[in-house]
Amino acid sequence: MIGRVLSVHSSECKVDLGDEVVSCAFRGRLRLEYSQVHTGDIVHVTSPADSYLIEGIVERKNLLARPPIANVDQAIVVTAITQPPLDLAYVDRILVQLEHEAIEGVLCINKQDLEDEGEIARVERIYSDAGYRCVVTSAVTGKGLDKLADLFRGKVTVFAGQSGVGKSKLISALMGVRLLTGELAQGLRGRHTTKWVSLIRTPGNGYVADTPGFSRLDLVDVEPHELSFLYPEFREHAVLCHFPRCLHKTESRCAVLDALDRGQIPLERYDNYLMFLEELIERAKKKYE
Ligand SMILES: Nc1nc2c(ncn2[C@@H]2O[C@H](COP(=O)(O)OP(=O)(O)OP(=O)(O)O)[C@@H](O)[C@H]2O)c(=O)[nH]1
Ligand SMILES: [Mg+2]
Ligand SMILES: [Zn+2]
Repeated sequence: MIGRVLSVHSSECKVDLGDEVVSCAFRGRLRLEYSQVHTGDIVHVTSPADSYLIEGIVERKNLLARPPIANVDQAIVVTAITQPPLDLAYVDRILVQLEHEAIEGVLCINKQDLEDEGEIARVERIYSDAGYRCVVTSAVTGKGLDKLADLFRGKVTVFAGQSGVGKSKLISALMGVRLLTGELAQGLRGRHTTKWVSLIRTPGNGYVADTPGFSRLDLVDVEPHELSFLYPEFREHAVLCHFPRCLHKTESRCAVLDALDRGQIPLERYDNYLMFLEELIERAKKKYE
């Protein structure tokens, strides 16, 4: 049998076999290496006697690093404008990681009921100019949820974004499942943020995963001159630069800088690009020291 891993625990996994969800143990080689099985994996399952065993993992098309989820088709990167404050660098770090793993990124501006219309439009413009699909939502009023639901069909979708932007609440509103959201913990100690990773089956043969908002996100491991290829709106220009390893900083005959001057690349995206570039240059220096 073939199944999809919904969640991984220390000695077993929950696997969706299509008509039922079963608890599987690990077999043989995999028993010792259960940490190599990830949520989202497609696995071969056998059923000797009353139990279910995972026999092997089908080759993955990708693996999102944090949190580990395999075979992801798209990620909905959720942001708010003021609660919590907009952090475009956080959004761009995720988008760069997604481009690296060839996962389609969609920007979701949530809490539309609370936020300023002009500011929402400004952010939407930056990312649609960059080539990303954008959706404006409110998990409270339901605005835009139909558009999100349309994106789910037949796909493995991951929600990502800062803590408190409303990922769990959006999924709860969409799926009618009760996930832990920040507000439930009010009065208790601390906030009830999402800590685990699991897939939930969606109508129309898809899966959706909630993820925790990480306080720190590492940049992908690429060479500095490769970074611009993880920006969809830079790519077409970057191939035209005079220098093959152009960093698009101060070089002459740089097609990316020309595009920036012409307003074809959003300034906010370019600023974050420069910041990430410095990080990668520092990292490369340390590597060769
Ligand atoms: N007004 C308003 N509040 C929202 C909306 N979406 C979420 N919230 C609130 O924002 C808070 C955080 O929502 P969560 O869904 O827990 O946020 P999260 O992104 O899952 O956060 P982490 O699990 O910490 O990563 C909760 O109090 C939600 O009720 C929205 O569209 N409008
Ligand atoms: Mg959450
Ligand atoms: Zn250049």
